[in-house]
Amino acid sequence: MHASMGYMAKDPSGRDSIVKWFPPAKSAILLAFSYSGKPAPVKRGEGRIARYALSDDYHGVLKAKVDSMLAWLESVRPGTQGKAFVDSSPVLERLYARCAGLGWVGKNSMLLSPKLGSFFFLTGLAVDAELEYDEPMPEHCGECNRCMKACPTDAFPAPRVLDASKCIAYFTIEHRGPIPEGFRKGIGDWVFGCDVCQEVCPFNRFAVANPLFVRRIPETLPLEQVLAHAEKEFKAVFKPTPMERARRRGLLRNALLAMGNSGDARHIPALERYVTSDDEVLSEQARWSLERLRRT
Ligand code: B12
Ligand code: SF4
Ligand code: SF4
Repeated sequence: MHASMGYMAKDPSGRDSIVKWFPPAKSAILLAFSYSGKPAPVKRGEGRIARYALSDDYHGVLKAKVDSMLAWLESVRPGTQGKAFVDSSPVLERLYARCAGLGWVGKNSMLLSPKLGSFFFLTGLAVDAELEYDEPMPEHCGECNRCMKACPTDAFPAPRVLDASKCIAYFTIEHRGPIPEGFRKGIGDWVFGCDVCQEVCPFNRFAVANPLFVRRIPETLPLEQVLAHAEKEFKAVFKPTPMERARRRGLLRNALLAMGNSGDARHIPALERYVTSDDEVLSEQARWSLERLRRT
């Protein structure tokens, strides 16, 4: 269920035990940072980008915040030992955030807060001090299952269980080869990540933007422009943002795929250019998209 993200299978006991990762840990302080308000409507011929990826890469922004918190703790409790985690450590952040009472795990497997919805990042600090522990929050999904029904690639085999090998976020961000044919139509106009199972969630009516994250990219981009940016100025446009993770080739592949799903014949010349590409992943994707466009 973790697709090709091999690090997820490595040493599972370490992944849910913060003590194994940071032996002096006695407490973990969990923080949630909202990143998004209302999305812009998508027009025909545009590609969609997950909201978390539109601003400066959050890893550096959040690490600075948590480090300043550790510095403060050290000043009031000299000798405090602590270690920050921001996404890429082996700590299961949703599990710890749930235990810390920040929210509950929704049926879409996101950590969900009654006040913030789920469009927030998680980060935290493990410390060697015994703090006052919070209680987990009761869950509030009730009978709702909108997120599970709305997932375009049917990635939830059960409530709170995500099959990453079917998730659009996995395909468009992490997966390196050709996207398996059975998932291509479901990916629709997503060129990086996916927000469908969050957009339909009633708790996200209250989602709020956060000026901490400086916007770099508009919420939707004409697909021709995504292709042109990825071709000519990938580093300058995408390197400051999380979109760099897909790499130039991944973004080109995703834009070609979204063109095939667009129903917009204006993309035919761009696709024709890629049919003869030396890169087999891109040329095959362009052929598939051309065929689909010519049939619609
Ligand atoms: C690998 C990864 C992915 C993989 C998914 C792997 C997977 N199966 O979860 C992919 C690339 C697909 C992915 C997608 C996304 N991700 Co991601 N991802 C991660 C990462 C790095 C590790 C997650 C992991 O290990 N998952 C494995 C499973 C087993 O763990 P888990 O999902 O955390 O589940 C725990 C809880 O859900 C709980 N739990 C599960 N079931 C139940 C049931 C009950 C009853 C209870 C009480 C608890 C419970 O226990 C589980 C662990 O023991 C984390 C950062 C981190 N270090 O934690 C970010 C993280 C989870 N991702 C995040 C985000 C924002 C996303 C996307 C929204 C990005 C996007 N827009 O495209 C999507 C959302 C997809 C979705 N619906 O979950 C945020 C989530 C914030 C939040 N509010 O929840 C995180 C925390 C990053 C961060 N630092 O902010 N992601
Ligand atoms: S992020 Fe998209 S593809 Fe992944 S589980 Fe949610 S709706 Fe499905
Ligand atoms: S859409 Fe409904 S079931 Fe899914 S997380 Fe939101 S409240 Fe829970």
